[in-house]
Formats: sequence, C-alpha cells, structure tokens
Amino acid sequence: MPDTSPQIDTKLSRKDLIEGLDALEQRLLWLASWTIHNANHIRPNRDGLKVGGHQASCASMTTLMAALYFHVLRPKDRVAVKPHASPVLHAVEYLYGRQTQDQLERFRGYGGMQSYPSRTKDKIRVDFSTGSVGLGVAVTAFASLVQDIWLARGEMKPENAGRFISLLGDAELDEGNIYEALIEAYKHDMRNTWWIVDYNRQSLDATTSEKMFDRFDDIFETAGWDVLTLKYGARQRAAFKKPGGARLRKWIDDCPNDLYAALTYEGGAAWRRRLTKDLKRSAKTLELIDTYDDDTLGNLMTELGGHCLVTLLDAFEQAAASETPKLIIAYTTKGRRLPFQGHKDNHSGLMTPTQIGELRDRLGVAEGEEWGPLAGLSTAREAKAKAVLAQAPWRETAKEKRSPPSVTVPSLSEMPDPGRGKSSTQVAFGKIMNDLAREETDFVSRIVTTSPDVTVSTNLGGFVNRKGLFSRSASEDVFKKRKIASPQIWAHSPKGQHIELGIAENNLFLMLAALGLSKDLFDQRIFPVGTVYDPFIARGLDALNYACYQDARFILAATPSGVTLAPEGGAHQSLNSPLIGMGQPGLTYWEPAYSDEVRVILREAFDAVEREEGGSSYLRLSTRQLEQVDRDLSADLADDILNGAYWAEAPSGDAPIAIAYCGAMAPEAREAFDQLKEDLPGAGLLAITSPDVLHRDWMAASRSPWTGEAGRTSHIEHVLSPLAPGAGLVTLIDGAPSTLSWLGSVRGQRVRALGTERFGQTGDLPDTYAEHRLDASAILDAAASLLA
Ligand SMILES: Cc1ncc(C[n+]2csc(CCOP(=O)(O)OP(=O)(O)O)c2C)c(N)n1
Ligand SMILES: [Mg+2]
Repeated sequence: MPDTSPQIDTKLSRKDLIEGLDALEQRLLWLASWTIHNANHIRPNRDGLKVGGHQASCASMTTLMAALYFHVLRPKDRVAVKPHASPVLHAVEYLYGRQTQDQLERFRGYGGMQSYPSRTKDKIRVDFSTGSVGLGVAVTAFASLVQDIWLARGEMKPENAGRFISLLGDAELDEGNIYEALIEAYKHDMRNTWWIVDYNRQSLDATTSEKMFDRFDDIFETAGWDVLTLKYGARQRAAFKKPGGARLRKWIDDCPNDLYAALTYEGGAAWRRRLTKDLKRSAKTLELIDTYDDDTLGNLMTELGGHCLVTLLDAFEQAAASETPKLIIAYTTKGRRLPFQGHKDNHSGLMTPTQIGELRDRLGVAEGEEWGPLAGLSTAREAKAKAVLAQAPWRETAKEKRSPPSVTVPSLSEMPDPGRGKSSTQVAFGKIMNDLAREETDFVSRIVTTSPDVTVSTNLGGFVNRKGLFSRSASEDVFKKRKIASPQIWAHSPKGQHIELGIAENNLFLMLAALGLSKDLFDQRIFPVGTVYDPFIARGLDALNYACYQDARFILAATPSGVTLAPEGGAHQSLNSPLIGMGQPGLTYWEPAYSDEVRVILREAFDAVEREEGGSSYLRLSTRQLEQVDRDLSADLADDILNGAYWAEAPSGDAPIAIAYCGAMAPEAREAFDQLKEDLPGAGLLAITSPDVLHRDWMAASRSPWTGEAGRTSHIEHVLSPLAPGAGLVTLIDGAPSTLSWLGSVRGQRVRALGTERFGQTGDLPDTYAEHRLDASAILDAAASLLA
C-alpha cells in the first residue's frame, strides 16, 4: 500500500504553520492578480486584443493551493490544476524560486507562461495539461491506474507511489466525461485519487443552481468514493456555536446561491440589512450579528471551508489516511477579497488600475515592489512564510524532466510477419499483436492494450488471451475453468497487459493519455495500443485531442472503417475520420492496404512512441480481405511505405494519367488500372499508405525556403515527377475525398477525387461501392473525363 501517512511536519507548530501558509496565500493572491494585471494593463499591447486571465477564478483557489503546495503535496504526487488557476500555479513555483519574473511578465505572451497549465510549453513542472474542462479531472484517475500497473509489477516501490490530484472548478462537474470516468474508476478499483472541487458555485455565465447541492455526494459515494464537504470555515463554525448561531447557520444553508453571491458582492452592510430582515424573529441571532462590524461580518460570511486553512489541513490529513478515492468539496467565494467577489459576471473580470492599486495597498506591497516574491509581509510573517517554504515537501520537486533510458523497439526484421495469405489489415494487426504476445522481451512487457468493449471485434483477442487482463487481484476465466469452449480466455492478474474498458470512448482516450504519459509520470515507458471502431473516434475526439496536446504517446488502431463494412450500415460507416487523422497534431494517420504494410507501419508506430521527436499513430484499418501482393519487403519498399506512397505500378514515359488509391480500395483501383493500361500502357497506380505523412511532408517542403531548409523536395513531388505535367490523377479512398484531392496541387495536375460524401446504408460491397462511386467503372469514368 502506498505511504499515506499524514503530512504534518512537527518542526513547525500548527499555529506557525497556519500563519506561514496564510502569508504565502496572500502572496499567491497578489502575484496571480498582478501577473494578469501586468499582461492586460502594463505590457504593451500591439494588436488591441484583450489578453485576459481570470483573477476571480484564481482568488477562489489560493487558500486551497497554498495548503496543498506549501504543505500537503509531495513530489511524487501528480496534480492537474484547473485551467484558469494557472497564474496561481506559476506563482507557487515563483515562490519556490523555480519560475522567473520574465515568464510571469510574459503571461499569455509569446514564449511566456501559458494561459492554462501546459506540460509541453510551460517552463515549470506541469503533470497534466488542462484547458478543456473535465478532461484534466478524469485523467488523474486513469493515471492512478497506470501507477497501479507499475506497483503490481513490483517496478515501483510502494513508498514511491503518489496521489493523483485534480483541482477543479465546480462547473467541471457538469462534464459527462467525469461520470464516465467514475464508473470506470469503480470497476477498476482505482485509488489514491483526490478530486478537490473549488465549489464557488459560479461557472462562466452565471451563478450555478443549488439543486445539485447534495446530489454530488450521492453520486460519488455510490461509486465508492469518500466525500468530504468543507462548507464552513473554522470562524463560521465557532460563530454557529454561539447563542443564535444555529439560526444563522440555518439561514446560510437555506440561502440560494444567487442571493448568497449577490450579498457577497455587495458586502457587509448588505449582509446586515438582509440578515436583519430575514431573522427579525431571532433576537439572539441579531445580537450575534451585531457583535461584528460590517467588514468583519462580510468576512465571516465568505470565509467558507475552502478559504480556511485549519479546515483544509484537517481535511487533507483525513484524506491522506486511506487510499480510497476522495471527492473534496471545498466551498469558496469566486473572486474572494477582490472588488468583484461574488458578482455573477466576474469570470473574466479584470481589476482596473485603481482597483489593483487598492489591493496592493491593502496587502502592503510598495509601488515598484510588485514582483517581490514576499513583498508586503511583515518581518514576522515573512519569517513564518520562509519557515513553511523551507519545510514544504514540494520544494524538492525537480524542474527538469528526468530522462529514463530508452527502450529498444524491435527492428523490422524482428517484427512478426503476418504472412501472405488473403487477409485484411485488421487481421494482420491482430496477428502481429498475437505473435508479439508470444515474446517475453522487455519491449513486449511494456505493451499495454486497451479497448472500450471492442477488444474481440477489433482482433485484440489473441494478445489478451496470452497476456491477460490487468487487475490488482487475480481471477480466473470462469468459462475456461468450467470447460465451456470459447476462443477468448479472460483471466485477470496483476501482471495482465490489457485494460478492458466499458463502451465510453472518452475513457479510451483518457486511458491512452495516461498510459502514454507513463514515462514522464513514472519513468517507465509503456507502449499503449488502443482499439476502437473507426466511426466512434468522434465520440472521444476532445479526449483524443487532449491526449495529443500533452504529447502522450500511443497507438490507436481504428477498425473497421469506411463504407467497406457495408452490411453494418450507415451508422457504423466512418466518412470523415481520415480528415480527423490529418488535422490532428501529434497524431500520424496511416491507412495501409496489405499485411506487409501493416507490419512496417506498426513497427514505426511503436518506434514513434519511444522517439524523442516521435508522436502517436492512428491506423485506419479494414475488415475487407484482400489477396496479398506477392512481393518481398525490400528496404526501399519499407521506406516508401513510411514515406506515405509508392508506385504499385510505376508510370512510364510521360504518362498522362495515374490512379492513386488508399487502403481497402486497392482491388477497385487495380481493376480499373488493368483496364486503363490496355489503352494507356504508361498509366501509373499509386499506393498511398499515409495521406497524412505525404501532406505534412509536402507542406514542410513548400515552406522550406523560409524555414532554412531550402531545396528540399517532398516525397510526393518526387513520386509524381514521372507523370507528364498535364497528367490527370484519379484519387480514391473509402473516406472523405478531400483526404487526397490536394494531390493535384503538388504539381498542378487535374484531379478527379473519388470518396464518400454522403451517409451510406446497408448493402454488399458491389452495391455500396456503386452507390458511392468507388467502383472500377466510376474510376474509369473519372479517368475518361480527365483524358477527354
Ligand atoms: C470543455 C470546455 N468548455 C468550455 C470551456 C470554457 N470555460 C472555461 S472556464 C468555464 C467555466 C468554469 O467554471 P468553474 O469550473 O466553476 O471554474 P471557476 O472559474 O468558477 O473556478 C468555461 C465554461 C472550457 N474551457 N472547456
Ligand atoms: Mg466555479
């Protein structure tokens, strides 16, 4: 079991600790506010655009983050910070001396600290990028599962295990992906995860409804989480114990969110007026309220649990006492202590120069000393702040990325050969994975597969049979034990290498994101392979983008694809997924036709996971069985497959036409080509293995004169060069025709682009291809129109 001992360091008294944290919290509030102010009001603005930043969202979180980063967190913990609290995170690192003033001054500027925490661009340690709300929350649970893999294998010592913490806004709890993850977390017995909600009851547009007040507790507790609700701060709780206090508490409990927020904005006098009116029959409560002046009353009413260090430290100690996942609902006030606190429009509110000046004076920061890390603190408070900093476990965090040794990926000749029999790319993929599973190498032990309930139908079954499913506790396959015949043997064990997910595709991509960050998070590379039906990539698209954005490395095998899965019908036929693949940075889209191409591409995809400058790969595969080409996989052919295209039939002389096809359309392209060749012996047949690689290479080469790579010729320019300048091109793909129609621009050739543009229906291949004009006669018609 991971070390879950409470974090209190005995060197500082509780009182000194709290005073020091309070001083540091004040610095976070100031530095975050000032960083945003500087970007908007001081730094020269060249384009008139509002720079932005979220002072209110930061002020909501400073107490929480002070308690965590200056006392509770240990370097082995991994944290996802609410996107718009990024200035607070950078201020934390600034106080530790690991972030520069220059970076703070360039907040939201080119090369400066990013608007939202970014693993790849920020210069401080960021464990998980955030930005698209909800995803940074869920990914922490999946990362805890990846930690469990390493713990279960004995590759990570229990004392090195950390906690996976998300600091989220309450509006994030509206994102459905959180509940999808919750279900998966329960099924997989995930642990050591804390989701800490900045419960300010405001979203972007408005104050949120109180209707969900106690529902979150129910939902999370049902899923096995402990829920800690920190509604009131210690001073409030003390007030409730005084005569009349219970009635005050009831009034607060009954107060709708919008009224509470409005009174918070209006301040002490407004609180007094309203309380006096509503509680006129409670003399004792009115007496209690009269003991506070307006300012103190205003403070009392807003010093909720999430702004109270005593409450927070107690809660974090309690949370640390067990590995059960925790939902910590910390009530807060959005924009606390800022002039727009509680105002429903404060999400993007910025203090005016006058208002920030007032805050500066209130916090005792001298003009000109705004960037002083500990400016404005009295000598005594400064000493306490320094003492807390000196004993905070997080101070040991390294800024630089570690670089564990690389894993050797098999060479092409070491990659299993799926053979030459009639086969589909999906089958070839399954065979290679199955054969890899026979091996006991370090590389193979690092492959972890995952699938949202389509393991069997995407052909991962063989791999799973051999390597088993991951679970912290072992269990046999009941069907096997009872000798009931089944080709699938699903035994679970701590050494298992497959993570079976429920159908929710969002979870697939978040799982791939977490597995794909294993090297950065745990110094241990994992080669994640996820399978999905191609059309349902769309379901998890934002999570896919999220995984790529933070440079998680993985392989996605999407199959079946296109209208080629004809009898499955229109709801399962993917049309635009090639464009998704081409448009997604960090992901290389491949669409092989033959088994040997799958072999070359899959090896490259594994290698790209490991390579420093590599990335993730998306293999768009098919269930269509094709006769394989009888050929040897020469080094040149392998290179061309990886370069994105090769001549299946080279054009001769100044050929006036060529057919360029991708993936499962190879037979139709070949059939049309054979007929075309009778009249035009010089025609060419171009096999395209990756429209994405070709396009990117072409783009890079075309901008090369301006990027210092002058004279570079792209692969596609080189490949198309044997064709006559005016030659026509018929392009063919079972997907959006624009995937390939750009080929005409490479050398200014005319193009007829064939592909799918309309939803399809059930049918067999001849009908389906005829309907979508993908058959040989459509290709010949297109060729004729080009030659006319
Ligand atoms: C998926 C997604 N949708 C919309 C947004 C735009 N957005 C940014 S913050 C936000 C509301 C945030 O409210 P909350 O999570 O409660 O944070 P607070 O600022 O109140 O702390 C929205 C809608 C986003 N970043 N991501
Ligand atoms: Mg909120």
